[in-house]
Amino acid sequence: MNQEGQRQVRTDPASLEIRERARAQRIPTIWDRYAALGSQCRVGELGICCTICHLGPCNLGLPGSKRPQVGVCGAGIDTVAARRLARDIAAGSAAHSDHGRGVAHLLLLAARGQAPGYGVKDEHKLRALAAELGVAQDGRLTNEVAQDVALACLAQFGQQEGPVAFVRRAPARQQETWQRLGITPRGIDREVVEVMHRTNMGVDNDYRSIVLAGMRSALADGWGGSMIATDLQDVLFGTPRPLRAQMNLGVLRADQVNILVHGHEPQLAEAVADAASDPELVAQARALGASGINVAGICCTANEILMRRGIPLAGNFLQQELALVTGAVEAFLVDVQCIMPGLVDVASCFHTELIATSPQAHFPGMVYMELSEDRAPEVAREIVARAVANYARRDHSRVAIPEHRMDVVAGFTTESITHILGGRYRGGWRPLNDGIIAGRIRGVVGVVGCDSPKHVQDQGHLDLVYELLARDVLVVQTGCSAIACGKAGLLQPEAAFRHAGRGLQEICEATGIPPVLHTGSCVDNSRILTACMEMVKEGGIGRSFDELPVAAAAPGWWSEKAIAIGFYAVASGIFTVLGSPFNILGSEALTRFVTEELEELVGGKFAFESDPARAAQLIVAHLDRKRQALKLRPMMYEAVPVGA
Ligand code: MSK
Repeated sequence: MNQEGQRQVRTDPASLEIRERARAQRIPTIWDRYAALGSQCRVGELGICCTICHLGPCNLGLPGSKRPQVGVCGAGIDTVAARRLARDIAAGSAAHSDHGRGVAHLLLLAARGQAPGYGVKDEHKLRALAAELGVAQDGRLTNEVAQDVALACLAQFGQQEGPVAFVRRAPARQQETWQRLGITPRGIDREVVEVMHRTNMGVDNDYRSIVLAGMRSALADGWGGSMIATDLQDVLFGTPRPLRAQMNLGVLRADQVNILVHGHEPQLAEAVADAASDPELVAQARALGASGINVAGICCTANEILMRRGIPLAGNFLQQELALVTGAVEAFLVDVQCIMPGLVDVASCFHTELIATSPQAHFPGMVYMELSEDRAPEVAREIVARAVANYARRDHSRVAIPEHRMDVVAGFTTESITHILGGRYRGGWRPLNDGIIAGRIRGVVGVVGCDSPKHVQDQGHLDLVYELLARDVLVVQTGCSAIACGKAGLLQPEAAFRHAGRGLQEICEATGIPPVLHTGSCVDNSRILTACMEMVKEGGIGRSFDELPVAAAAPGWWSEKAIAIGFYAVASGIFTVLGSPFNILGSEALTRFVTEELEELVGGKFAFESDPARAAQLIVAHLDRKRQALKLRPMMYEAVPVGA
């Protein structure tokens, strides 16, 4: 198939097949619920309804309308919209950061011998973190060091003064900017709490300072909570190295007990993956007629175990219900975040048992089996045994697994890219920076985030990435966006020859990397920050993030976490294009502030653009401006115009 032919297959065929099946069986899914709601709340979309206090809700009118433009307390549209936005940022930061806290706590328990089944898997990374955090190492056992590293990370949450430790990883110029603006994050919890306080009725009423406080909370996430999650997950479960695996619903097995793990935290999935290889449980599965036990993942939990173990990935956010409609899932386990309550209704049409495992996430209609750290292997074994027993209840006549599955290479990290680019013993980023300087690579763009029923499934991600690759832009990805591209075959080295411009092809050929690099889950966007840091350190393409020819995009975002990610990217100096706007368009001043004026303050800003070709145009123009400012050579090969 030629390139144009491939581009036409934009939405995922496996999902289309199962959506059709759900329709035929009258099983409603996210698309049906979205359609049933009809037009969504315009007032909410514009950000002009204030629910902060119970003087309201105050549903304001736009300038020129007959409705008042101030609430009962006198707060105007700019304040109302900014408070909502800042609370969204704080909520997203809280979600990632609480995840990070959970991982730090697990490391502490593991180091103290109180979390059987868990332990330090990457001692090298542990020791590097210990050195960075000032933890004494001489003559100390691994677990003694691990305990102090965990405590040092946990201390970042309640810290009251001084910058969060990993802020020191950022380029000096970024740190100076944050210092000057007073947005250097102090304790992680402190920044989230402060946003909640400032946005109370009658506290901060200046939309600019409200947004800046939100940005400080986002920075506490990106350079704090998320970074802690990523680094300590590497310590506990191993730092990923690129590996081959498979993605899409076709990874489910008709002849095996299928267990799906969904959410964000790897500790459940890791324990279940271990339990699923228990010979006794495998024998039980065989006794029931299955040929084995197949563990696969959904969303970011899936990204975590994909990149560390090569465990197949069944789908991204929009596919969670579809996986159940295959009729082949014995147990569907969830931890936290991005888990649709609608799963319960879909599962009720099949034999699938839904099992909630986190004390933070209860779902009426799901079985609850808490994966407490002190007995994780035991609980995981009970869960797998339950799934195996449930195989006996499967109605094989209702099983329909699409054949579609795609080979991927996943699991790129800052460390592994260093080795790949520079060689194992002399790691470095020189080939990438040289490729950018020479005009083979235009720049690097992080395309990340969710997928929404408001758009054609996966299409926004794919169309944007195709446009960027053709213009010699190296793409790095996380989350559901990475899965969208993986399913379409873009996470393979060969994809460079099908989709990349000639310059990017040459780099991919020389290094063996795919043109789209899978770097993990949502919290792993912190890896993109550290990768940018390596590019700055290597030299020649900018002294700070806002000078680098880099950008970010989230074509299908919907989560508060994506808002936090967007704001820490922008606050770190990175131009970020979103496929849909924040719910702030009712405030012209606030919209102008985040899409124009922020650049002057922090070096980064947002653009809202739903059309992938126009989004690519904005990004390419931005990269070219940065290249010109750095006086880099013109691009080596002429690219086709964007959108052609
Ligand atoms: S899972 S936050 S839908 S990327 Fe991380 Fe996907 Fe967005 Fe959830």
